[in-house]
Amino acid sequence: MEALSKQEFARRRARLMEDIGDEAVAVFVGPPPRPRSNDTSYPYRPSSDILYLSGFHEPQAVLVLAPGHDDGEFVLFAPDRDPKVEQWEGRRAGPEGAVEDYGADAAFGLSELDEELPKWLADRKRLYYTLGSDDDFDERVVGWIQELRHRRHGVSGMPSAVVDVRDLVYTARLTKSDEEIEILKKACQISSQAHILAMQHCRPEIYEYELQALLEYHFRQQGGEGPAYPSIVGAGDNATILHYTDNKSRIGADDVVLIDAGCEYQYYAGDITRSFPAGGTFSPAQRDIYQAVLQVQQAAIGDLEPGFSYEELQANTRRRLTEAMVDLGLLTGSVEQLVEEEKYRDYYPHSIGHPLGIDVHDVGLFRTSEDESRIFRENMVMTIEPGLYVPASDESAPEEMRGVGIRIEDDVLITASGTENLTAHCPKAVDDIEQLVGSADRSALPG
Ligand SMILES: [Mn+2]
Repeated sequence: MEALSKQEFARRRARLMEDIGDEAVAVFVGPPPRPRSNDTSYPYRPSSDILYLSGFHEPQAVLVLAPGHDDGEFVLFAPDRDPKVEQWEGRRAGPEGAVEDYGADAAFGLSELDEELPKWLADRKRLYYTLGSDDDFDERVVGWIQELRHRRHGVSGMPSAVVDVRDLVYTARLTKSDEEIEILKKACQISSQAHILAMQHCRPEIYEYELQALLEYHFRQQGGEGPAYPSIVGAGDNATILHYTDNKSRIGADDVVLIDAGCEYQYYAGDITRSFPAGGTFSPAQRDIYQAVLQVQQAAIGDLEPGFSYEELQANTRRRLTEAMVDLGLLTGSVEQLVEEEKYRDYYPHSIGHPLGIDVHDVGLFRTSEDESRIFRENMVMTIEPGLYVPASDESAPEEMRGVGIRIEDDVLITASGTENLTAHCPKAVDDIEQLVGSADRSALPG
């Protein structure tokens, strides 16, 4: 199983420590488990930033980076070891494991936070921390600073500024290392194979959830954590609902099935969408929409290269899709004016794609902290996912196009010279898809 090396995490911490400087300290806190029902919780998803900086994945961990600190510059606060709790909830690394397995210079139990953490805040001028995401922890941070003020008579020796740490971490996370790219490739490979399986096993009259089960079986069977986000399996009109996750309808013979699903592997997300005819052959109208979306998708991938801006990519895609809508008879008028009036939003209400990484909608937003459009650089990974969605209720659309939703999404690495499509194994040409759909032996799966 591929995994990130300890050196990789050390490089990430070293970079952030260089960014914040010797006079600063950075603090990250993991979220508490979320209750699902009565006394059971949702599966725990660790803080992406703590994962990025250490790989440590236990609940409510606190990670501190204090460059050059005498008592250690990388400190982890981990859930305390407790045999009685561990008998119920599972094994914990504890402070010893945090040092031995995660490379912390110093480590403590969470019960020691109030006692120990202020030592790393003392004599630092700036605290890099994200206020406002955990009220309880915000209060504790303020309490520790107050305590230092009392002890130092309010003069010096405690942070006088709190700086949002996200900008620095997000900028770092936006560009992927060689090791990260290998893990992402694996997530994309498992995701591609799962989509192929779903297409092979699709046939009219089965239920959307059967395909969901097949996809998610494959994610787990291949060693992934599971789906990186709720799987979307929408047939017919359900495919026109962007975040449809009910997946409870029966698939009709004339439906186009839209599947947007990706595997999370080593906490990195794959994110693929494919749209295919349930019966194995697109109707002429479905094929026209499909080809239009595919052409726009390929053109958008063609645009990507270092130096190109996210805003240009958005504008190009909107123009191309508006042209397609006019050609298909969904809109009438001048393309320029339709773009100006954002008429494309009726059939294409989302954006061209997003960065991909530890979060499926990865950080490193589309505008920089200086409010400029993000410029693509080598080793960023982007999804490219145009779509056209014609609701069944849209009486202004040609009748044969109603109730058809098509999106095609690949995960694309930006290289020095252009791009590498990490989900290229997953077929998207019309002929390839039509051959694949329904081609599996029915008895190949249990159930
Ligand atoms: Mn996506």
